Amino acid sequence: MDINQIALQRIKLPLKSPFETSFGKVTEKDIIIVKAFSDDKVGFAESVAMPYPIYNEETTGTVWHMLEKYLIPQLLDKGIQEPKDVSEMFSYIRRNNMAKAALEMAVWDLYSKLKGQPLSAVLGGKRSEIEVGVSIGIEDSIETLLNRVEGFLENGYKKIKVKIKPGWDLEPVEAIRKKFGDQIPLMADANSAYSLNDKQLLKELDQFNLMMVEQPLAHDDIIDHAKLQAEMKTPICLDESIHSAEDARKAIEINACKIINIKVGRVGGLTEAIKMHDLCEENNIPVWCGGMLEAGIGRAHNIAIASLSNFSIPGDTSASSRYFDEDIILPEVTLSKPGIITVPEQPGIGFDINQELIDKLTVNEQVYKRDTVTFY
Ligand code: OSB
Ligand code: MG
Repeated sequence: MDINQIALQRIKLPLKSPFETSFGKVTEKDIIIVKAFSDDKVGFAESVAMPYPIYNEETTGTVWHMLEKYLIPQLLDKGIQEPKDVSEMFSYIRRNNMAKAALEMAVWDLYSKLKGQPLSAVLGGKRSEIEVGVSIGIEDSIETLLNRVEGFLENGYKKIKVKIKPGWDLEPVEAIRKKFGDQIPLMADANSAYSLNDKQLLKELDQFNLMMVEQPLAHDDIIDHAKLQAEMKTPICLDESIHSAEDARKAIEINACKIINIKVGRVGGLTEAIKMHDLCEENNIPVWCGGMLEAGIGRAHNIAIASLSNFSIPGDTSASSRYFDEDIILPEVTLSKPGIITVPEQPGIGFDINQELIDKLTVNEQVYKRDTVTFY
């Protein structure tokens, strides 16, 4: 592949309403758009790091730093044959997975555009449509929460995920079950808000027939999750603890979870995400595609990876309108049927870029050309 230029644009995109988790609240998406240029095509990706190091250790600022100082110069300097060479090239750099993923995903989009094929097919995806769910933040009251659930059920979303934290756990889950019955596909995500000291409370979740409980314990733990899973009927799904296929292998080996949430940013790119997907498939561990409140470009990448066979549980990739009044892709992501997104058939991520909107929202931009940057 002949990549001769990379460009970054940092944008701030307002969220329709604040999104609150056990670790804090966000009101806008702080995004770095990455563009990878060959002679006549451009690949796009979007960094998913939060503005603060509260989900993981990365931030929008550290992603920019890593891209500018290490990742872009090296990619432009050394060049690659195929997208999988990118993760290989960056493997000696510790962590910074969201920074690595942002660049790697732009290369994958470019690669599929050069081949004239949809990204989903290039990644090995076979599905023409994917089932999707929605993630609901911590709300001001049970009543507001129930109203939100009702609206999303009307859209046909195939999985309702509610955020929980100490003081907002059994009560909201019980209220949802009471109002909407035992059959709606419901799960809870704790974002690491509990410890094994809360075992009794977490075990009480078993009575609500949840699809799973996501990351109840520490962000860097698998041992305690294994202890908890041994005593809980509800399947545990890991998110924050799993950064690589190797992490997944270890978690599966000690029975720390029965399901894994794959976020391409968290695991350092699409190549690693496919590796993790395949490993989970071999071990009968279903996966689903998580989200980081992505704007359209990230959403499009999520749709592509979720077309792989072992993404057998509806993911968090909802329609653009779930979070944004206006999206940075054209058309925006919509449900083609209740709870269903059609996987695009156009080359690459399969959506056009709303460059006009991106330019309007830009707070910082930089272009890096081969032969004018040097790798340290
Ligand atoms: O834990 O899955 C999470 C958003 C930001 C950070 C972490 C998480 C989330 C979500 C939202 O749950 C998923 C989405 O709709 O994109
Ligand atoms: Mg999560």
